[in-house]
Amino acid sequence: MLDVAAINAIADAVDSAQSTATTIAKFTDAHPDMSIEDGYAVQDELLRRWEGKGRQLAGLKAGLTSRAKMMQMGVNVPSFGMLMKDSCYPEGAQIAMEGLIHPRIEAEIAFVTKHELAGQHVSIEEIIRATDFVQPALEIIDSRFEKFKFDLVSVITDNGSSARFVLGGRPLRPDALDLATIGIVMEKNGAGVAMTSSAAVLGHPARAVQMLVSWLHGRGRTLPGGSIVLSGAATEAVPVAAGDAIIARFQGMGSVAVRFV
Ligand code: OOG
Ligand code: MG
Repeated sequence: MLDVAAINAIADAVDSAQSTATTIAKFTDAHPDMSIEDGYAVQDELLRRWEGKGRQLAGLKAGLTSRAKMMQMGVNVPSFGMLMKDSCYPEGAQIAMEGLIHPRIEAEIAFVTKHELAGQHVSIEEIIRATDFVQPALEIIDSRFEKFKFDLVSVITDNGSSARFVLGGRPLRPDALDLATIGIVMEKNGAGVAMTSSAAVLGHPARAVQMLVSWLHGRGRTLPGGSIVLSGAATEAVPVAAGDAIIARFQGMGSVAVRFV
């Protein structure tokens, strides 16, 4: 376990790389025995600082929950990260490339909870009952590491590459559709760039919420009602640049679009 001074120094580096949109070297280069827990300790320190500046937590993200993402990034364990309220953009928003390094975009199913979820083994049924609605989402990720290359520990310290997110489409009750078989198509400038089924996320995207709740439980925490949870991309993330228009269509759930400027 790294000491408090090292955790603080890494939190400084992440915070400044994120706020100035500049790349940094992977932390595991300087700290080869840094652990996953150290990575999450950095996230805790970042949250403490951000909340101190008045930023608010909107929810949590699960990442690397599909085979496509694991293969793309060369990591085979899911990661969790924080979603801050000020990184939530409205549907149809123009997202400025300024403030981003080498962003990529992902189509995901978002869960918005109405009741607390807690415990090592919550069932899919409990998650469905505690969910107020599900909604199509786009996540814009932006690794602060050079060339978007990292390992699990480093990506955790960088808050799971979180940058921006957008909820759209129709908010639907989670039992109004079969969440395991939602067809998802993402288009960039009118051309299809990703096509998949929600099943690509752990067989059922609620399993990402299940993993998140049991991970929280292991850290003495719960998922509060009113949380937004991104369940992770079902396809590879797609690079975006100024001028790109993105739309993701979710079968039976509507669509969500953004434009990069
Ligand atoms: C890590 C974040 C992955 C997802 O949905 O799988 C993620 C990364 O690939 O940079 O958000
Ligand atoms: Mg994601």
